[in-house]
Amino acid sequence: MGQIAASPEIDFHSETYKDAYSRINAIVIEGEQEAYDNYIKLAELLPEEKDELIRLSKMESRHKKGFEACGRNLQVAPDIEFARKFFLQLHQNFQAGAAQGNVVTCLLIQSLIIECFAIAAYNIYIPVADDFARKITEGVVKDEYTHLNFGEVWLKAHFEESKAELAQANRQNLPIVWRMLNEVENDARVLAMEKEALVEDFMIAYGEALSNIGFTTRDIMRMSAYGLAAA
Ligand code: PL3
Ligand code: FE2
Ligand code: FE2
Repeated sequence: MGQIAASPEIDFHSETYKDAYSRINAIVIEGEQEAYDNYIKLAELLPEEKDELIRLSKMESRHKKGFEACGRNLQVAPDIEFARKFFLQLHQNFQAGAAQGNVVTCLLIQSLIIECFAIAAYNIYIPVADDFARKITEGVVKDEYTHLNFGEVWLKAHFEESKAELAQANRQNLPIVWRMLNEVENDARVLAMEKEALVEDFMIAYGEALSNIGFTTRDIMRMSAYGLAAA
């Protein structure tokens, strides 16, 4: 939103672009890998949803392969070590939730927060991507809506008993998203992606998800305010 539709002035082969891409591409590759791992773990935690969750995990490993190809296409080596650190806090919170059987926390982190982050980022990236990456990303973002929908449907069906844990997990994890957005801001700008647009699209997707699950506008306002001071 608010972005120019085509940016012919972007030089995808400049050193500046490739340097920023080495981190952004790694973040996306690592994000897809973690999403794969998380859906496998969720399949263990929710045996009645096992087949569907395994299906989602397979989509994530396809996404990872697609973004690896995007890096190769630009002759960029992804900085995976950087990306692991980028995801570490969310990763640890997901692991801790899983170890305690807190499936609601795990769903909030993966299917709401991470998927909304991916949906915002990919939609903002598509108009400014190189032709190869644009086609890949267009295919990927369609799948991410399916993943978000899985979380929405499950949490809506278990809303009353999940509400308190969702509020607590939101409070713990939303500030981490703002930290991540701040960390990626400069590299994203080199790719012609503005932080304000990322924040706006993330909040729209996340707020809509909370509304679909059953939260009131008042709840959503309160929940969205966490960590906003850091943005
Ligand atoms: C879920 O299926 C995948 C999770 C990936 C998370 C992506 C976060 C991306 C933030 C970085 C913004 C730049 C995106 C550029 C797209 C190539
Ligand atoms: Fe994905
Ligand atoms: Fe996903």
